[in-house]
Amino acid sequence: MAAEASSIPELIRKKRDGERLRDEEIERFVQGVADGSVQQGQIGAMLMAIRLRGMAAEETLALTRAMAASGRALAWPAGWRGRLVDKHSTGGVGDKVSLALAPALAACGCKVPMISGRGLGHTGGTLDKLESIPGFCAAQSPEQMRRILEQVGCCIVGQSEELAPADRVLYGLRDVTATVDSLPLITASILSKKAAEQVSALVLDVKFGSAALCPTLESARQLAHSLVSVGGRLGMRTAAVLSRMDGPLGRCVGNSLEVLEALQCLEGRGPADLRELVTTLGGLLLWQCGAAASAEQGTGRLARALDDGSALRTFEAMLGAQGVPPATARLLCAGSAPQRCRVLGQAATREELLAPRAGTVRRVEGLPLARVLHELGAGRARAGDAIKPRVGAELLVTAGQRLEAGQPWLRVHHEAAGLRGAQRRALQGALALCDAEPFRPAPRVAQLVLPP
Ligand code: IUR
Repeated sequence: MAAEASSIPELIRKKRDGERLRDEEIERFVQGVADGSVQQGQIGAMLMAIRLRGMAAEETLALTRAMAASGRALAWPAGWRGRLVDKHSTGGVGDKVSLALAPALAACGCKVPMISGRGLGHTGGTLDKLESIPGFCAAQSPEQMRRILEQVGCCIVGQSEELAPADRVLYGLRDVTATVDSLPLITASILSKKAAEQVSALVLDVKFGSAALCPTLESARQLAHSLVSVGGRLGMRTAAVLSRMDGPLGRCVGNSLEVLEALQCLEGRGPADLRELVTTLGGLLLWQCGAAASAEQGTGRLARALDDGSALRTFEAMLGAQGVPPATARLLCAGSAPQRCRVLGQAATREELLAPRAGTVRRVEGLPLARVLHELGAGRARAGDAIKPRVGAELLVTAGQRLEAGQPWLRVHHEAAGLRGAQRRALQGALALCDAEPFRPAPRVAQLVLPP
């Protein structure tokens, strides 16, 4: 029996009262969001009802499918089936993983059509980092993406208007309706874009801690289970890594500084925590898409691509394919540290902060650091705002090490006349010292969440 089509207010009422929405009801709502026939107030009310009442797994799956179907899916040559992979991170301070991971995976034979965001994070998204490289172009049509994947194996591009347009509307309204932190809404938002991207395997970096979307390991585990389960039912081999995000990943925060650090990782060098995360995420993907017999073997394979120069060569080729003049890409990828600095430029001022007392570094809090860098221009408050790509900070210490009074622990790169008193205090507050013996910091990766 064909059920009577419910009006939008009736659908909102059902969800408000904790009833389950049928697939076709969810489809109709999402279609109306995409074509503009559902009013903003109605969308806000539905988002809040979903936030308060939650969704059953079936509803989340239907919502994700409907959002993916609200735009145009990408299409790839049949011969690439099984090798198309992508990664998504829930976001953290100093997260430059994609810059190293995409080319390393391509060097291992994967096709990586990475679609990334500028984000409204404190210090810019993956595209902001890449756009600190002269000439880099994030806007690529599906045809251009296909050509770059054919030639290079990976690209990192912006989300087109046509990819899951319902997500654009819903995501924008979640920000202003206090409905960002809803498990089904996060799940559907992330996975609808990946489903429309038509990847075979997906790995999620779900971060937890004081500078992460998920404050605790338990909340990250819940989100990861939701993503892994719905991703699998959408036909993507999906796995997740639960990773710690209290202090910045690596030692650099800020767009051009993070490019420099990603280059070190691509040379087989750089901070151990960055390499750990890149190789773990990549290893899982290589295993999930059948290119490695186990996640451990995948991790080893990915580490070799970093160590043997193939990932770095792939990154250089990707830059060239995305608008960076070949001589610039060459200098950046094969040049010395000073040559790299000349390509990316440097902020006008570098200011060092000194340890107020002796002690062992318990940790460096990422969030206050990111907030101050945001104020100094490293991130944006609103979509479309300009950012200062060279503003950032270098950590001169790592958790667990001994620090003497007066020793520099942070180098801030900025364009301001000087750090203000409140900024200086906020930054000094990020340095947590203790009197314990020096220790080895905990690994970034706390746990894996694998499909059943
Ligand atoms: N990133 C997304 O793509 N969607 C979300 O809902 C969140 C982060 I939170």
